[in-house]
Amino acid sequence: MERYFQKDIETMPVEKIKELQSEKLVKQVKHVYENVPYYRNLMDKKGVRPEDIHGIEDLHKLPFISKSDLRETYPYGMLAVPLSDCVRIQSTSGTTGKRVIAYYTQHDIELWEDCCARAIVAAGGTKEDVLQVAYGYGLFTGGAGLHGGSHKVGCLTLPMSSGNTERQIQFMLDLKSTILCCTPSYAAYIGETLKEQGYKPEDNSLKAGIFGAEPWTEEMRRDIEKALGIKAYDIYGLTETSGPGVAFECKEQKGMHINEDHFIAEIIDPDTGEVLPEGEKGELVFTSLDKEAFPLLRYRTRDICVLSREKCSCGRTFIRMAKPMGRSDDMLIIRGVNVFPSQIETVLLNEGYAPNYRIEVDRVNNTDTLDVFVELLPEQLSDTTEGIVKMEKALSAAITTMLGIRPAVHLVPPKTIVRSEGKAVRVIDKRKLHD
Ligand code: DLL
Repeated sequence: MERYFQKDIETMPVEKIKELQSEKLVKQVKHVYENVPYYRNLMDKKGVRPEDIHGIEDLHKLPFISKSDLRETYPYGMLAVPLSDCVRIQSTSGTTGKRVIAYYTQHDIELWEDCCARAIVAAGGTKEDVLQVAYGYGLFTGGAGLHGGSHKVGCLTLPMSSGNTERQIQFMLDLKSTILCCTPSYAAYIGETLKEQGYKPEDNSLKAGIFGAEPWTEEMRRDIEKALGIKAYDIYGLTETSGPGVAFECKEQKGMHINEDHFIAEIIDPDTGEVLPEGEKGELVFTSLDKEAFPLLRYRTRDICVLSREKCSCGRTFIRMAKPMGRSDDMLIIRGVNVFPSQIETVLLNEGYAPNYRIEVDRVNNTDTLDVFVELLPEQLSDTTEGIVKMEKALSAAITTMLGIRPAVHLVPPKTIVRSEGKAVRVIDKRKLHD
């Protein structure tokens, strides 16, 4: 039987969800207008006043917020409550520019942890579980979010943080962890290390994994599931909207349910800002309905995906988002062709390689070049040089079929591509370095 963390909310009829969102939106717009001068100014410039917002049908009238607004208002300019009412900050993992700082009141923390608890229960978690949190702790929201959710569900929580893989594995086996939470690339690495140490998937007690914070393909999901002997669930979120738990997968695994009692999701055309109908691909925009301290309205995530309100057999009525297929700002344009790293990953895994790769883009004599470095599996190593060249050609042809442009493929020895304990860095765009 399907279990829910908050059944009354999670299975609410769609009409009721919309009514609830409308009610909360009216209040939230007023709260932001009155307390955030920067957003008030944006609304004034657009000629919209809080009285013009009667419900979700008026959402499109509001101005967007983007990362550049957050940079401009860094560090306190988006705060909607006195700093003395805040109990926590978290921050983005970004390495360029100013980091985004998110503020939380105690109420904001509670609702964030509820969202994470919903995700854990949807992945089969109960108070009988031992939940190993191998997302980073600290400023990053992954560790804190899943940790809080795990407490709410009543799991025995292992606050491992990321890294120290040997110790990670020792605790996992000794304490019989049943749920693992980390980035998909770290889960793959843990699986690989277990195999190297001579363990089989059935030697661990894991039943599920809750993986997110970076894009991963269905092929990578199958790889991780096989390596660890688990069911792997996706979880989505961003610092700006609290952190993980904005959306999560249920046992159906056909997209992630968005916690619509707390967030309104829209899909827009990233170039024009026009709102697109359900089912069309575009940029995801979130409005947070309940957050007190850092309540962003119409925040542009840059994540490209599709929404679906199709009925889900789990009974949850919340709209679902497909796996984000990349970010509008991470999309590479190579010789005029739009390329998402996830497309390359799909081909690699379909062709029998591990998800250990690096993509390098450069510009030589005014022409874009695409180099894909892929690690060989130990069992592929014994092949002759001609054999390797043949494999490189075959892989290059498969990627060409997917992308429409031909990459230079370089098969490299096992363990020569740096592993990630957090979010993997898979793309190096050298063109940016020359500009
Ligand atoms: O990554 C929050 C998080 C932690 C989500 C743990 C899930 C698990 P940021 O560091 O602010 O927050 O990065 C947010 O990561 O806009 C997406 O581009 C990407 N992202 C997050 N989850 C997924 C996912 C956390 N499941 C940015 N699939 C987002 C694909 C994801 N991309």
